[in-house]
Amino acid sequence: MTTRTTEQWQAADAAHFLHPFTDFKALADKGSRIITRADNIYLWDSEGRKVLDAMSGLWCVNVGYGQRALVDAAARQMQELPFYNAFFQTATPPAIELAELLAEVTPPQFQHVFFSGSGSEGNDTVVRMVRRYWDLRGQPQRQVIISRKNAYHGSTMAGASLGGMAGMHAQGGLPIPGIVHIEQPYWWQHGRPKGLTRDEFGLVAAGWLEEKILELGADQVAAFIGEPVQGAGGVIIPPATYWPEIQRICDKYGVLVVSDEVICGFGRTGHWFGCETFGFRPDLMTFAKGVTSGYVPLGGVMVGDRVAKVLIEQGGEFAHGYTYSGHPVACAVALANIQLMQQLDLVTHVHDDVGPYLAQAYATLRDHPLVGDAESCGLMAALLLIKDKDQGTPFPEAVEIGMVCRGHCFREGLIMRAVGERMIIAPPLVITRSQIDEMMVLIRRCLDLTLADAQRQGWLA
Ligand code: PXG
Repeated sequence: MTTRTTEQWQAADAAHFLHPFTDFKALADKGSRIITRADNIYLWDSEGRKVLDAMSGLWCVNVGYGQRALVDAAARQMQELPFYNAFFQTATPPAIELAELLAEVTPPQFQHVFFSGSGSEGNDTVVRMVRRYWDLRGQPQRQVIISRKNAYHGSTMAGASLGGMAGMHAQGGLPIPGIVHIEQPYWWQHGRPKGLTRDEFGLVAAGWLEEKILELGADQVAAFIGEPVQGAGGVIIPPATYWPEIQRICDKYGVLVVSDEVICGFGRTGHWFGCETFGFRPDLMTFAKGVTSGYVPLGGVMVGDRVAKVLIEQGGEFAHGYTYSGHPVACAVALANIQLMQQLDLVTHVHDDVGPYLAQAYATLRDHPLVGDAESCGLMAALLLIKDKDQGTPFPEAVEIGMVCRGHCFREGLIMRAVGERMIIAPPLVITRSQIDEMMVLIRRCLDLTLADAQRQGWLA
């Protein structure tokens, strides 16, 4: 890699690199921020400015940047065997060992894994596998997968279809057939206006699944998929009553439960997997991101015994797979990552120490004039920015209050994301209490700057 000035990087970037989920022209006019290095929970840009990365890269760098064990594992594996496939009755030691370790750290019903290269590919695998399962069970008409609006399950054709992002469906004729959506369990949107408590609302929201199953006919419904906590949708933390009721309904109609753990998996919510935090028992579990802490791409699907038994015993060939299913370098890095998580006891660190500490710190933000709600689950958290907190009046969409706040974060050296009027974070799991204190100072400062803008512009009137 060459050394160039920021302007040179930006010019070459604008000339050749089409970024994901980006208005190409707008970015080319503005210029990208060039991130050049990182350590622990901090990034540095090409201007030498230090940034606290409260988003763990993109919800993935759970063990933080600069972990030697992962780097060494990659280098060793690249020298030994940089690639071999798993298609033609072959396997590599890292893929086998990782499969074994995943069976150990996931809930007991999971003894098998199917590897992919990303979360999106993992969810494509889910669609193929769920339909294959019902076919083998002699119910080929069970095709429909029920998901939720404002869910994010990836950007491939199946991933974007499972997802409930209206803006994505609008481009390219999505969703593909056989995927339907119910409303999300977002209390502020659907529960609070009706005067329901969060717990009452959780049961109502789960009830929408039963209504949809009955409308479609239970014999048509293959599976329900959901993120334990919706991440990209704005860290929508469901009421505690929601997931157990979803499980009860799926059991009642024989519908498979799929937990998309791409963000919630590997310690984010204070247990190894989000389904453990929320008390449900999925048949399939998609993972990616945290499995390697993002150091190299890897994803996959944990396959529960109910499904695995049918695929293995009755299956014949399952005509599905990727060149990089079980990539040895990715698997070696994942092994080192999970072993490091075990050594550092990171899940306990989140559950007993920094998770509760963050929750306490966030609770103190509720007194801020802009903050309508502050909630967290493990190390993912959200602030709802609101115009009038007593009345519950939102800012008009045109104000783009989240983007205003995000702009301040960007300038103040904090990566915090805006999803509409929700400001969200998911810092590396290795974060310490004193680093949380440091992050909170930045968050408060950015909220104050946003408030000053709102006052100056008359948005609060
Ligand atoms: N499922 C979930 C729950 C995700 O969050 C995917 C699947 C797809 O994973 P891949 O590896 O194919 O990207 C994701 C990815 C955001 C953002 O803006 C979130 C994701 C990806 C990009 C942006 O928060 N999550």
